[in-house]
Amino acid sequence: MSGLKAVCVLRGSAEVGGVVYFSQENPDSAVVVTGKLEHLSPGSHGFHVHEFGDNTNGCVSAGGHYNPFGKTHGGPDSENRHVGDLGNLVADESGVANINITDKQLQLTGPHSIIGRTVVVHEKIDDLGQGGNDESLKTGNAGPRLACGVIGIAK
Ligand SMILES: [Cu+2]
Ligand SMILES: [Zn+2]
Repeated sequence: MSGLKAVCVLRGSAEVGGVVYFSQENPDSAVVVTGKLEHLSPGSHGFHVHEFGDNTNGCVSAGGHYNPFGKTHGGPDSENRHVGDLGNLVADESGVANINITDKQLQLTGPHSIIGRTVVVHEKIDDLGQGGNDESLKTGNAGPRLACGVIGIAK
């Protein structure tokens, strides 16, 4: 196998958007996530893979965080986390967030592949499950969904 690649174009109701790329050498290796989102407000924004590749009613139709193992919400380095929990993107003063994440739970192949699911960027910071309330353990209190897109197979 020469490696697996996927791509996601994010769009929202405002100008927020960009492209995210995923690559994985083989099913046992980490997934590398790269790309760039623009027109964000400066600061941290929750960034996740959500369960469904359904955007019929906008980003809301994507459902909750992708969670095939029935865990609670956490950060990317948490023992207990949703597979889709990728933490926060940080946008600079010009609203640009450059993405460079290496993640050991995402998969681009097999029964828990994220291909066909949705990437979402949120308005607020993800508290990584440390917020001390019920919502923190579900969504990280990241707030409304600014932009999203379905992950597809890349060439
Ligand atoms: Cu999310
Ligand atoms: Zn989560």
